[in-house]
Amino acid sequence: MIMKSSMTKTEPKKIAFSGIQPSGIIHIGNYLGSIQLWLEVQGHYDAIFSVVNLHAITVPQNPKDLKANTLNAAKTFLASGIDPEKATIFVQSDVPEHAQLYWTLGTITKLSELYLMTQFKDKSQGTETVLSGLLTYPVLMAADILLYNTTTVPVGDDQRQHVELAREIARRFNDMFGKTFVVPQALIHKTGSRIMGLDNPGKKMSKSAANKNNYIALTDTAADVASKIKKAVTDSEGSIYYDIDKKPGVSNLLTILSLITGSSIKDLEKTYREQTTYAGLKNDTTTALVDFISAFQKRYRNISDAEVKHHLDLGAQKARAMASQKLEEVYERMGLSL
Ligand code: AQP
Repeated sequence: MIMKSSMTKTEPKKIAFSGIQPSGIIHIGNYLGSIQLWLEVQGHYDAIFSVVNLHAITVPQNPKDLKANTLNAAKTFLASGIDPEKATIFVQSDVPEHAQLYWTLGTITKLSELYLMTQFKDKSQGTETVLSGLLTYPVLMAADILLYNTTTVPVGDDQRQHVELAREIARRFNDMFGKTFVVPQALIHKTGSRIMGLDNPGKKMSKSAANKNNYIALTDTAADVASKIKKAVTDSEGSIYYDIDKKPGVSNLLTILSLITGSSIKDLEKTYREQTTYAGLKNDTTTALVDFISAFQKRYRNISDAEVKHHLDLGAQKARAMASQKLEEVYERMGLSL
């Protein structure tokens, strides 16, 4: 009996959605915290990955740079190994349903919930004029996720709070209007979900950091990587082990090296046990990053803009077909369609 019921029970379809803002050049933190997870889910899930340009404009962007960064972000997806045969890739503003669902979800989201968001607090801090888009960004992110019946959201740790809010909004809508949305789960790496800034290992690595030594961009030259890793902030203890509180800089380098080479942090600690300076760790991290980035750049150079645009056009068509169905359902539930 039990066997029969488990055999007839259909497994819910697993759908992964995630995105990257074209707010600058994609860095190793975005890659290790997020794109690596995307590569793991593609093929096992219906995967949907977006260049979320509507999110990027929540802080001022130069239109010319935004266009270039949008195309480059999509090219980065492809050069990283995202396969458009297995995953849908598209630019967020090409699917107007994102902005439409955002509006409806905004009408059931409390201001108090939005003010709690850490990213809003960080990005609005020290700014004279705080724009409303920065505050309501997590509602748009909820719309991005909920439009596709997403079960799983592969992201870095900084997005955990936003996914939690998307879950809350989905549950609230379902309670108010009837079951419409799947309540998604975040998928976050145990290691690498928060790569820290090289210049300040107390804060996460960020595309929009003012100091270029904060991050290793996927477009960096070997000389850039060597110089940035050489300058990476560590400590004066002179011994190499993983302790995120006591040794955030060294722990960050160990994490990066471990994820790039596939060696465990435990094994790396053994390798460097006898060393009393950080030169060896820094040299090995530089070599591993340079090897990784030069292979990435080789693939990147071989992808034409026309090829990227082709995949984005097809992806937007596929995404619209899914998104418009969900929006229709929402409009029906809310009494917006006659
Ligand atoms: N430092 C990080 N470590 C691990 N994962 C990270 N992510 C971002 N920074 C790190 C993850 O990368 C994905 C894309 O991020 P995003 O483009 O949506 O924007 P973000 O999270 O705000 O990243 P940035 O680099 O700091 O951009 P700016 O400076 O524009 O705000 C997400 O899954 C994110 O978790």
